[in-house]
Amino acid sequence: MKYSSLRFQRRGAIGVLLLNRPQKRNALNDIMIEELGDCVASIPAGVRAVVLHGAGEHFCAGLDLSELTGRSAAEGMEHSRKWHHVFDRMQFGRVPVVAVLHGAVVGGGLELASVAHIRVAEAGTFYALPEGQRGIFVGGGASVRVPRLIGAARMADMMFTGRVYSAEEGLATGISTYLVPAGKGLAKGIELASRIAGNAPATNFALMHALPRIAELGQDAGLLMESMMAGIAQSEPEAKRRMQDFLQKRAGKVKRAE
Ligand code: 1HE
Repeated sequence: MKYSSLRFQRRGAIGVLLLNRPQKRNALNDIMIEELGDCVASIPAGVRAVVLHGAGEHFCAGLDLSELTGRSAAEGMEHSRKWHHVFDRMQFGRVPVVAVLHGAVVGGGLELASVAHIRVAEAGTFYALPEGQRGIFVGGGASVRVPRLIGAARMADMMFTGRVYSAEEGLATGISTYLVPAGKGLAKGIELASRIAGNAPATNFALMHALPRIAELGQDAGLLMESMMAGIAQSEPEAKRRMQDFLQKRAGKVKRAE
């Protein structure tokens, strides 16, 4: 599919999705949101993980502010719901997404990054929620997803004061779970996506669709849902094969962290 502000390339079982509007710092306008929705809905069948990254000096400058000026309250709400719909499709879609972050990851850019299942940041990445300074509120899911990464207190601080987190702080607080040297993010993202693509489909399904729901439940219902997912996953022939591979010494052991 041809997009005006995205590029999707297939590399075997990995899809590489580029935010491709570098002249506007990959600011998310309506077309781009629509294209993101189309793209996640039409990921080819053989693709088992996607790497999302940004062209130019920054991952994403957030909402395209030039489109905000003329909206009524109702239109603003509708616009926000469109973002929610597309981002939900990505979070609860068919394949896990690894976001590779560099430069500015701000406003709606952080909202988009927080949709991904894994975040890899390059040195020099910075995070902010300038909505507080622009006189608006987040609308692309940040108030739900960002507190789940860093806590509501840190998010409120970012918005009240305009605080900017560095790449190192982003790693320490849990925005990213990897920090790599500048220019090395895409390679790391592809490496991680390849590992994800090699997992049993039932495991990836459980991680994408069951884990985030279980994490929102109380203990009783959460443990029950975990047992149901565990029962389904272990009953798959692929799981039986993988366990036999280990027992027959055909599969690798867990190695110490480097
Ligand atoms: C934009 C946008 C944008 C850049 N909307 N046009 N987001 C923000 O408040 C962040 C605003 N952007 C910035 O702070 C900076 O642009 C960056 C730190 C991201 C990058 O700085 P820099 O020096 O590399 O680029 P620049 O010179 O500021 O911008 C280059 C061009 O991109 C310029 O346009 P030009 O025509 O003058 O070349 C900028 O106007 C344009 N540009 N960012 C529109 N965001 C669902 S609710 C979500 C709510 C939000 O996301 S609010 C936060 C919005």
